[in-house]
Amino acid sequence: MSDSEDESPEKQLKIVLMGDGASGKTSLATRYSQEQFNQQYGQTVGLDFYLKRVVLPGNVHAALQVWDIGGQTLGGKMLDNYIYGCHGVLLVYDITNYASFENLEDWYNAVKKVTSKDGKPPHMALIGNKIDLEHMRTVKLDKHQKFAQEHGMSSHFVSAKTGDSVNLTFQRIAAEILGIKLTKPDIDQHQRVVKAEIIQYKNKDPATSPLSPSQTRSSFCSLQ
Ligand code: G3D
Ligand code: MG
Repeated sequence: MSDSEDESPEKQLKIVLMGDGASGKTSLATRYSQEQFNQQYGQTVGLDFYLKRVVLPGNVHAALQVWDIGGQTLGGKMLDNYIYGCHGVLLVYDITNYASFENLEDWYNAVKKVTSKDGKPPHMALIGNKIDLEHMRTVKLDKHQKFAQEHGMSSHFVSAKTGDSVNLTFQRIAAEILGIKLTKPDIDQHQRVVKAEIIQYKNKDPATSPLSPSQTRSSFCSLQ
């Protein structure tokens, strides 16, 4: 088997996204997995997850199953099934919506209720989403940090909308679960790449004349 990359078996990690409706869970999952939606599984069992393969330092290959709880609410019938056997839980709130932060205590307790029964507790991460709306922030930084500390969680800020810190956050959580240390270059590599779309209008007034695809050219520039 000289053509293979000599990989150790892929590790499967179940990661569950929880938090109030509209905090951005689905946006986060789709942003991270780039639409690799596992429909087949969803149709069969009625549970959905997104799949993302990553490689961690030491050539450790992992497949992250990112479970989106969809419309499940606290006390919902299926909630325990979502949580069961997970390796990581992301408690997601919207930094512009204080109630979504306050309710995390209840989400946290729902997780504890299920996971305190089985062996190793999952890694828990506090995710402040929508940092593109920093100017509308209602949850102060110290509140976020205090919550993370008191509950033994790692602390993260992301924007599912712009993609800011999304990859890095999942990479850090996967590394944490697998007991792998990320070095500074690893972290830098996963920092966000800003993509700015440049549209070139060719001597046409876009307000009065809609452009056909051949007349519109877009390209990406990456800022690191
Ligand atoms: P949920 O799955 O937790 O219920 P969604 O949340 O992913 O459906 O997102 C709820 C709304 O928040 C959506 O807006 C979505 O576009 C928006 N949203 C999610 N993440 C971000 C973010 O990082 N920044 C901003 N500005 N908005 C975000 P709509 O208007 O479609 O309901
Ligand atoms: Mg959703």
